[in-house]
Amino acid sequence: MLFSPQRIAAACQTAVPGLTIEVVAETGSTNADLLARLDQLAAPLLLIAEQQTAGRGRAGRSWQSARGASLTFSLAWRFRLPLQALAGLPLAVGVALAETLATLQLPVQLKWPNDVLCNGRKLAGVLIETAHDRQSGDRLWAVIGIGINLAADAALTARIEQPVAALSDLLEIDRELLLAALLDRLCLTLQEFEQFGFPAFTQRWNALHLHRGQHIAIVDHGQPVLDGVALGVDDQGRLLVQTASGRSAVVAGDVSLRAVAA
Ligand code: BT5
Repeated sequence: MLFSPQRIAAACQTAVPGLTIEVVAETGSTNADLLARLDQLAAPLLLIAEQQTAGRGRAGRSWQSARGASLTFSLAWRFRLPLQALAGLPLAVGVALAETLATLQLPVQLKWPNDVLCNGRKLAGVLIETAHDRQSGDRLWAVIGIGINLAADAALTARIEQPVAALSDLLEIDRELLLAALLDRLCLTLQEFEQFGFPAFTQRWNALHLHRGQHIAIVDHGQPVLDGVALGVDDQGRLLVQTASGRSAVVAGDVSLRAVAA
């Protein structure tokens, strides 16, 4: 059965003027769909797909999902901020996901920049894509795409080259109430981010940091960039790494744990 936008809206407590919720049975990517519709939007829109067939990850990677086993949705949100002010937004969204799950008694951790992991396994991912409104040219939209594994579908996990976690193994969930709770926290987070920027989230992100104090390597588009000890993020959302030659602030790339020599 399809998600009910009415039931999700009824369970939401955050007031967001004009927010609309739409559900589709199947689409390629909810991010791609919203990006294509930004010119027609006047208010935030949440698009939920029961099934996504061409889910996107960061840096050209893909997000795998299976019908009934995944939550895949995107929220289009208009910011009154310049593009460069959104640098820490993906991390703030990771905090929003972790804080929502914490209210459901599920502790998770964040891998820089914004993967949500439970017991070292990836539970959720975030992809934010931005665009200026083509009509006015000055309105900046962010499409915030979130994928969360609901169930550990064997065929699904076989397609993913890293350990995967699923919510149904960890807690009892009503997927519509979960979506409402996520939407509530997400809207509050975006309002807070708009007002205070990433500094409002720095400490909260650092308290959830999976790799704090661990020896990591940073790889960007397949190229090793640096390695050292992960310290945490700064007020711009950059990952601070203590390397042999001093402290570096990383703006892009992926983190992997460095094997410690025996
Ligand atoms: C992400 O990228 O984690 C962002 C995922 C965003 C997905 C949402 S779903 C709704 C919206 N519409 C879209 O088209 N996308 C967004 P990244 O950090 O690049 O991680 C991608 C990597 O995660 C892949 O290369 C796999 O290793 C792994 N992966 C793919 N599917 C997964 C899954 N279902 N569970 C855990 N890991 C997965």
